[in-house]
Amino acid sequence: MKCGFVALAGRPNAGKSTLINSLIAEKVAIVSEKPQTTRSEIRGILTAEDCQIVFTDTPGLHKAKTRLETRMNKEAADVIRDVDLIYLVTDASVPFGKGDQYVLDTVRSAGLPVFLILNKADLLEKEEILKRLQEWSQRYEFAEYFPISAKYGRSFSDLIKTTASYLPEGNAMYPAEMTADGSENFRIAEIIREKVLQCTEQEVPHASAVVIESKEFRKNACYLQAKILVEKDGQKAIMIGKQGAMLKRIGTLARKDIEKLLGKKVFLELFVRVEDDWRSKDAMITEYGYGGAFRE
Ligand SMILES: Nc1nc2c(ncn2[C@@H]2O[C@H](COP(=O)(O)OP(=O)(O)OP(=O)(O)O)[C@@H](O)[C@H]2O)c(=O)[nH]1
Ligand SMILES: [Mg+2]
Repeated sequence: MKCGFVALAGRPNAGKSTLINSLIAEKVAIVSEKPQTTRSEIRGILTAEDCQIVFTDTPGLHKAKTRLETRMNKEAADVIRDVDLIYLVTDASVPFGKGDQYVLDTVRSAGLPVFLILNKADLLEKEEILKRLQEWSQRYEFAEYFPISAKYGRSFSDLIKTTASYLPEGNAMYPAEMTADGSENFRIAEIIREKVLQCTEQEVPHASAVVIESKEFRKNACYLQAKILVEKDGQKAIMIGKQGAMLKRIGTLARKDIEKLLGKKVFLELFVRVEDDWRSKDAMITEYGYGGAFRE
């Protein structure tokens, strides 16, 4: 069977995580309308009769301003070098800019076949899509071109079939029923972080981290305690909200999704703590599971 690794790379907010979820038909990566949602590589595994494709979602490549962002970029660049094929995922509704050139240069340096995935095609007319495809094809010789809508597209079978044809023959690396390889605690923490991203604005979502403090299964229910870290007292006040309203909202939204993931009733307790400037501390970044393994 055809087996191999595919990296999803691109600028923040291009729709990489939305696409991996659609390809796997399961929520393996969190999604938000805020850039820099994904902070580490996330694997999603697709097994069919004649192929197994391991898709790796990566943090959006961008000009880093913090140590965390530098490590996110490095993580994405490391993943790109270690696969069989790359999807360069781009937001078709945004004109080609400096950020795209940076992504293209990073992807090009891997020396692997690259598919151009022109995402959010639902936002454009047909002529505009053709114009965008032409723009991109003048800049690099992509192996294939796929205008798609990761969010609203119904079938990705063409993309999957073509992808498999680029992969080597081999044996499945994961059991057929396995769709994700992240730890359960990390997936739960990410669900909570997705709700933080949804509910808060400006600097607060970017300054937040989530860590599972304890997890216990009793009588077919899961009892969870999770810590939301922020960098400043003001951010803590926003996260808690008036009479705890914000924290309650985040908790309610997260609990529903965690119940879906675990298939059981969940009791979720959230705390907020200030961890001064954690985004510039390598040990903290690693402890929270962001930016990949620390290799320097
Ligand atoms: N209209 C439209 N919106 C989309 C599509 N795909 C993704 N989006 C939206 O684009 C935003 C970003 O999506 P993500 O999947 O989080 O983007 P990402 O590339 O993973 O972003 P980072 O993790 O920050 O690098 C979300 O609001 C999505 O709902 C699409 O095909 N059409
Ligand atoms: Mg993402």
